[in-house]
Amino acid sequence: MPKEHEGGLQGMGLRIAIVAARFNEHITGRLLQGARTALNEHKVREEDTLVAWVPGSFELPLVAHALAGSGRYDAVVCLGAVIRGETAHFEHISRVASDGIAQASRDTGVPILLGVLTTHTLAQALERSGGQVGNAGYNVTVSAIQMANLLKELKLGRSPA
Ligand code: INI
Repeated sequence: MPKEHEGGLQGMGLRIAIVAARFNEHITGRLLQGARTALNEHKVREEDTLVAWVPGSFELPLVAHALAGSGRYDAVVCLGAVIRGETAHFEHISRVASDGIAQASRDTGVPILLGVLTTHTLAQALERSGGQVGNAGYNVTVSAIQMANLLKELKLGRSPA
């Protein structure tokens, strides 16, 4: 049987940065709360974490790229909320955010997780940020821990700065 790796859930010693968008802060604040819960539950030390705020989801990739490229973090989590009902350029902003985050992750070799809600309505965003459908900020932060550990297990993670 081939050896399988999934990335463990142990957060102690991992350094995780979070970039959060102020736009729709009533939602992104809830996502951040979920992310903090995930970090605490998985024993990521507070001194190994950082939160950076950007104006909107459009700005997430630039700051995520800078943090990931610094070599100081094992993973970066991006949190944002783009709500269709509230913007004519919904498609544009969500595409720039998701393409930019994927590109930044590939460029730096550091996992950068996409925690940007793209919903039709505010109600759907509320459901996904600590409502009936869970909290995407929590889920994506657990995935960040797993991705950071997976690269370490595969011995493909960046060496610390
Ligand atoms: N930013 C978001 O994160 N979500 C949105 O729904 C949104 N809308 O509706 O426009 C939004 N706009 C701001 C954008 O991300 C930039 O901050 C702004 O264009 C300045 O570059």
